[in-house]
Amino acid sequence: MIALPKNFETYPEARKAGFLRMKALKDQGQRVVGVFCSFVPTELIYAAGAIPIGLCAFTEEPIPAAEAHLPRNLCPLIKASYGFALTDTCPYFYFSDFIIGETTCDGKRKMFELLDEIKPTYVMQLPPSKVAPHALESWKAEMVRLRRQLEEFYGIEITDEAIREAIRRKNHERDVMLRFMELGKLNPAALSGYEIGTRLDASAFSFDLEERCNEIEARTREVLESWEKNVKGTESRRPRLLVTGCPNTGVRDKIIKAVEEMGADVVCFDACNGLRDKLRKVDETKPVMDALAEKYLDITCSVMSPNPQRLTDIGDMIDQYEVDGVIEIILQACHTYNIEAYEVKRYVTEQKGKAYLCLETDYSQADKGQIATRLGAFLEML
Ligand code: BJ8
Repeated sequence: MIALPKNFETYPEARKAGFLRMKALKDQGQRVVGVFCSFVPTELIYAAGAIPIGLCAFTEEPIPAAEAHLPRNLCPLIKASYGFALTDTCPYFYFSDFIIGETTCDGKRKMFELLDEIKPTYVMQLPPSKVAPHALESWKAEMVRLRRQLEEFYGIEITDEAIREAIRRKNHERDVMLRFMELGKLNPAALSGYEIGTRLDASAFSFDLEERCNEIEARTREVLESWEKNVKGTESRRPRLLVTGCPNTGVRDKIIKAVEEMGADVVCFDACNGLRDKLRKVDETKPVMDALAEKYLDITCSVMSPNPQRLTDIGDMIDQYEVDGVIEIILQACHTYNIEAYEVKRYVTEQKGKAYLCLETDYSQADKGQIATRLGAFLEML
């Protein structure tokens, strides 16, 4: 694996380091809203003077507690997120004033009913398809409903100007994150995929958009300068991989780190903590609620049916990042990604002529050895 810089903070370390910062902010009266999904328009939360904090859980610790209420055969992300809330062991859940859920997959939408018994959970009704009649109008109505919910909860008025400013700040953040991820286009690779993913996830715990952007921009410049000086013009035989599928934070060590330690470079991610949300920005020229509805209906998650744009995006990434093979990560019992995996495999192998490996897993370490064997065999094919 390409060496990590000194003082590199792992995701659990960054998450833990954020606890005290979050407490200090709460003590100063900071508004905080918990979210679980890329479909939630964080611009509205910022416009309400609040901080959105991602609550998706990525560790197996709270899962046994969650299984007292939820079926065992459920996605680990859902069980772990609920388990943290149930056992009151996630400070970010504790500090959230309320939670915004969404009707994406069946597991999450039903879990939110139970979560509401622990902390008020407001659920956005996401249309199941972008092409369904009235999908855009209905999603815009949900944006308006959320705006009202935030106004009523905090007893404030959210102006169009405040939303426009939040859109501008978030678009800038998307640009900054995209430029960092585009370092993956450099060949030979400039940094590890492990670092790309960890740094993007971990930066969320700074809670300050501008500070977060500055840190990522500084690292982008540093990596680029070092690559120009030390790596440019050299040759590498390491296979270049794209990782796609479910959120990968909870399995990053046993898949992404493992495959890079075996001699490959993960150069890009089609995932919610990767390029997926960053490729298309909110249109700053349109009325704010229309612009938000359009942007947040256009996310290429497998819960959308049909979802052809995801394949097009994967195809573009394969070309632009000079990818040799694709690894798809399926969290156990995630039916939408699991079913869509068939289309992804067909597209990657038949249309793009690239190798494809699908790994279905959960947050436990039980399959670590088996995954390593399959990754090794995959790399031998490349
Ligand atoms: S926009 S990827 S964050 S829904 S919870 S769907 S893994 S069974 S997380 Fe997601 Fe929003 Fe889509 Fe992104 Fe499957 Fe698990 Fe459901 Fe999941």
